[in-house]
Amino acid sequence: MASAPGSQKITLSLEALGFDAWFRDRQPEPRLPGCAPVRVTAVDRDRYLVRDAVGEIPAELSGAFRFAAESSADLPCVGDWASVEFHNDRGLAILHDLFPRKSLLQRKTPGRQIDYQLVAANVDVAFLVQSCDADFSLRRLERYMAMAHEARTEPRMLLTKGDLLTLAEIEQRIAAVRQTAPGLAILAVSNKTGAGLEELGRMLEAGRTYCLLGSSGVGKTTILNHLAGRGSFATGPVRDYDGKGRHTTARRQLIMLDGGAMLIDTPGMRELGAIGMSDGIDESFADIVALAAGCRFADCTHTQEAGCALLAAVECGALDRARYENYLQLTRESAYHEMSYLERRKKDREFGRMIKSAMKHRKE
Ligand SMILES: Nc1nc2c(ncn2[C@@H]2O[C@H](COP(=O)(O)OP(=O)(O)OP(=O)(O)O)[C@@H](O)[C@H]2O)c(=O)[nH]1
Ligand SMILES: [Mg+2]
Ligand SMILES: [Zn+2]
Repeated sequence: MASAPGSQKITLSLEALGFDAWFRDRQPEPRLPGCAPVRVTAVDRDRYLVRDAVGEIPAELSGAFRFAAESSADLPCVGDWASVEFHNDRGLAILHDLFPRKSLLQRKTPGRQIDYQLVAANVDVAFLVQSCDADFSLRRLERYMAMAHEARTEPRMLLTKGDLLTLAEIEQRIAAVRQTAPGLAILAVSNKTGAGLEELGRMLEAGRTYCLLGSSGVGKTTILNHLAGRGSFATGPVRDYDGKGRHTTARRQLIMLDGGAMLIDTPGMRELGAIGMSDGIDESFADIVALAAGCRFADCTHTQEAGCALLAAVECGALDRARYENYLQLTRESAYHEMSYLERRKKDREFGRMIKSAMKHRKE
């Protein structure tokens, strides 16, 4: 893997990369001689980039570490602090251990099994990015907020593509967000006109780590390019018929901005893939998804609404009824899995609290 386009030659301290007392107190045991802390800045399957005060270098897992890893949660993810040994005059780092994570963003992988995919570690602030046109969804915002809170990361909202709406319409969106999520910091930006981007840049503090989360095509990488002041990261167009992105960003990486803040760009998450069942629904039912763009209401459930394009198509025979019903069924199942996931996490937390209070009572 080539060095990321964001590589910098200037020397930084570990503190500038976010290494503070919290991590210093949690050096992995045993402390191997010759090992030093580094931050994981990019992950591409089993290849890694890590960074310390001197620079960014490729890294590989030690055999023992790889052998001991039992699940994906045990493997390095972008933002992690790791203990490495340098080889070949700093040409390669061998990763021996991971530091505990101060925060961890993760999502359920598509499929019925409960398996988690790590998104980013040790993130201070997660920007929940939605474009204010077709992508805007308060329900999805709630799910992402749950994910951020679960991760012990502060959520903030970024509304992109402000250029596509009138000021009054944007105000409406912001008011709706305020109702759903009182206290959530929210900023509207436009990568086209540049509105809001300076303010966003000023929000980013040196030594802190920020992450961009949101659906494909909402403009995450475009924001990064603006903030990094270089157009070096690939961005991609959205599909015409439903405004969805094409998953342009394929890997997660941590970029140092000139002001000293760190920013992690992530690949877009599919609406249902965020927590729910399958990424495949949209693909398998592309025709129905395209038809549904013609529904009168953006949040049409396609079951009873006036102006529903799917019901109309079934009625006139243009859409097969069985196929339509199957689509609804799958979408419902997916929603069910999302719900049960959130409820399960809530129950887990309640269970944890119960145990704590039981232990406390026993002591008394
Ligand atoms: N009109 C408008 N278009 C924008 C804006 N920001 C980004 N775009 C366009 O939206 C498309 C997607 O932008 P990306 O930055 O690639 O989106 P992304 O969120 O990184 O997408 P993934 O990498 O697939 O997750 C590109 O064609 C951008 O030019 C904006 O503020 N206004
Ligand atoms: Mg991108
Ligand atoms: Zn409909």
